[in-house]
Amino acid sequence: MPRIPGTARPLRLHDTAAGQLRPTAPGPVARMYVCGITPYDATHLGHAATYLAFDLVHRLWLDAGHEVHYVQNVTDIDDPLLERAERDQDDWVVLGMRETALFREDMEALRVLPPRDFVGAVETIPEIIEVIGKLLASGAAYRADDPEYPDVYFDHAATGHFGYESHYDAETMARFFAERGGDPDRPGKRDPLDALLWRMARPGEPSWESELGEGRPGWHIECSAIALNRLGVGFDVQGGGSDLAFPHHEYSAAHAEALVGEHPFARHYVHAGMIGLDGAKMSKSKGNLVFVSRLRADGVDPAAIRLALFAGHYRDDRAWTDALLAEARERLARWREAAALEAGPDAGSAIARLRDHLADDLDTPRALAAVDAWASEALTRQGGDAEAPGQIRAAVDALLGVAL
Ligand code: 5CA
Ligand code: ZN
Repeated sequence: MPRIPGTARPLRLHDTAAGQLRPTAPGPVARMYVCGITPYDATHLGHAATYLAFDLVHRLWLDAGHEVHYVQNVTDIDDPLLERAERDQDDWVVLGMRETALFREDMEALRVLPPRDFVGAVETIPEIIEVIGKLLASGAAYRADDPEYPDVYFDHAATGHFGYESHYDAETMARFFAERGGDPDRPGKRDPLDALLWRMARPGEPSWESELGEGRPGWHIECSAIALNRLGVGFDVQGGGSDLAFPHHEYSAAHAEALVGEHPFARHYVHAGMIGLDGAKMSKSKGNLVFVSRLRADGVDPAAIRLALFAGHYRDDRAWTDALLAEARERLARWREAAALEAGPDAGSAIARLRDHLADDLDTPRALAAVDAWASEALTRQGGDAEAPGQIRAAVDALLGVAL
């Protein structure tokens, strides 16, 4: 990241568990886990928006002088991947590798700073097995009452803190659990809200040998194990889209807390809003997608994609439209024109406002307005400080990830 004049502000972020903005307070090494993709289809603008929001967190911590240990998983074994492979007569391993490679290309094109650890579920299966073994031993997990398939389930009430992260009422929990990968009606469970940890091998499904019996891992335990083993408990930010607040982040936290006997799993739970198209959440299962790779192939500048997504606040559900992209391209052209001038108005106050707004729960609409104001002044009143255009270029590059 280029160095920029002035000083960074401490970053405040909305914490879903607290229901309010709270300062992040990382040590010398800031620790962040962001839930990664399930690689059965290409990266759409909803995924991109979420990873761009956390890219800003990464950049703001670097600006404040922290080292950042950023971990992201890839859910490279799960039902949606197997279902898509089956539908398309594809090999699930090949499908996962192909889409993961495309995701990495898209993120690189968008100038998302990469995680230090980018870890697949499959390569972590030995870690996951060990964690599940410990949960069984402590009584936080149990075998389903089913002689044919004694799958391992998590007693959701094991920690005594269940619900603290998402705060949903029982009815909403039941609905989201059923809609988002849960199995409330599975016979043999002690409670409908208990979550799958280890699924015993079924004919025709991929499976791994283990002391738990041959099988494959559930979803939430993957992120618990990957995060705990790399960041430890009490790391700074657990992130993802708002669709992960429940059940995924609630259970990832509960599994990890039951395992280590400490609370909380993460100090902040940060959730990005959903990007929609034509009035519905953009999702692989609905098929209403705009892919980053499609836009790139059409010659769209990735910097314009960043600015289009930053034109809205990361926590707001919002729509992707052609007009949004057109406005972002105009803004980018204006910024580039102003930043290429030989001199401009003082950059110090514009950079200060940029930092203030971003540190205030990533208020990108205001942050962009601060750069807009500098650019229009530079373009209307020629002359000024010869250092200013270079300083603005450095600040926009470092803090927003946009090269002018
Ligand atoms: N592999 C899991 C997380 S462990 C998963 O949710 N994968 S995903 O591919 O479905 O989503 C990847 C990330 O993009 C998640 O953080 C998810 O919350 C986010 N996401 C998915 N759809 C949207 C959307 N329409 N708008 C914003 N973010 C989205
Ligand atoms: Zn996850």
